[in-house]
Amino acid sequence: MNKLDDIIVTRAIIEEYMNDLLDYTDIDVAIGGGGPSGITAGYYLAKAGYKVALFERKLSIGGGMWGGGMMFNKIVVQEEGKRILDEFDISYKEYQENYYTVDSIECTSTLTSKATKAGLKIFNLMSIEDLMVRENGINGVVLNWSSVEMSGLHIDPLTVRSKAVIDATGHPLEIIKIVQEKMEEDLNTKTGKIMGEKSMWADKAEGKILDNVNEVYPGLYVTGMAANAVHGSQRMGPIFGGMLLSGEYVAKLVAEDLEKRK
Ligand code: 48F
Repeated sequence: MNKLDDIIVTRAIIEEYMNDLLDYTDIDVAIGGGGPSGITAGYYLAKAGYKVALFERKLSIGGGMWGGGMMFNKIVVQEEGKRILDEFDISYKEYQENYYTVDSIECTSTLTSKATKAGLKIFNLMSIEDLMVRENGINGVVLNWSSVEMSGLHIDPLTVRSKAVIDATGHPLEIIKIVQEKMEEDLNTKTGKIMGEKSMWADKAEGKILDNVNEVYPGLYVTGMAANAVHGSQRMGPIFGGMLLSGEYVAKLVAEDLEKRK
């Protein structure tokens, strides 16, 4: 083994991390939440050449995908979602017509790996606690370390500017909640408010999800379970085609809007 210096290890980590952080203070798209929909959105946006960062509160990326259904680490993907599994080269097995089973560990780790290799920058252990709001809508995210949030220490956050923000925070739709609490204008939903998630019904939930992906407030887009929750649709449980497809679809919407704004 070559001789090693602990201080060089320390300097390498600090310098490289800070360089990344500085590089991502002004970006095209900020994604809040690293579940399947957020990672998939990040993959397609990065692949299309956008500068995109995903901020995830937890240590691990993957949200509700790792645990499959009730800790049985298998997920189900239906026919329409199969082409996304193929895009990521994730293996699956036909259980019966229209139902494919996937190992949730392979699925989560492969999504993450392919997304980062496509250019998505992931910052874990960071929470979006507020938004950068200007006259034209949402212009970025306000971040703090998750450890600051968890400890309840009174420490002010920092801001990242982005042309678009995607709420991929799943069931609690945390980013949209900030808008509802702090802004006077309506959201782009039927009632103008968060309509709330309905009880589990896979068929209805998966049938609605793509219609629910939209620009829910100027500059703020929604995908994944948060899309169903804001528009008052059902939850779907451990079937994940809609999560993958809604990630792909929100990436397309955001890319089209960013092109129009050029
Ligand atoms: O919950 P999650 O996996 O969201 P998703 O992509 O997928 C939902 C499915 O897992 C499942 C389902 C469908 O089959 O119903 O539940 O819609 O991932 C959301 C991620 O967002 C993080 C959270 O830790 C999780 O990993 N998150 C939540 N709030 C914040 C956040 C926040 N304020 N800042 C950063 N990350």
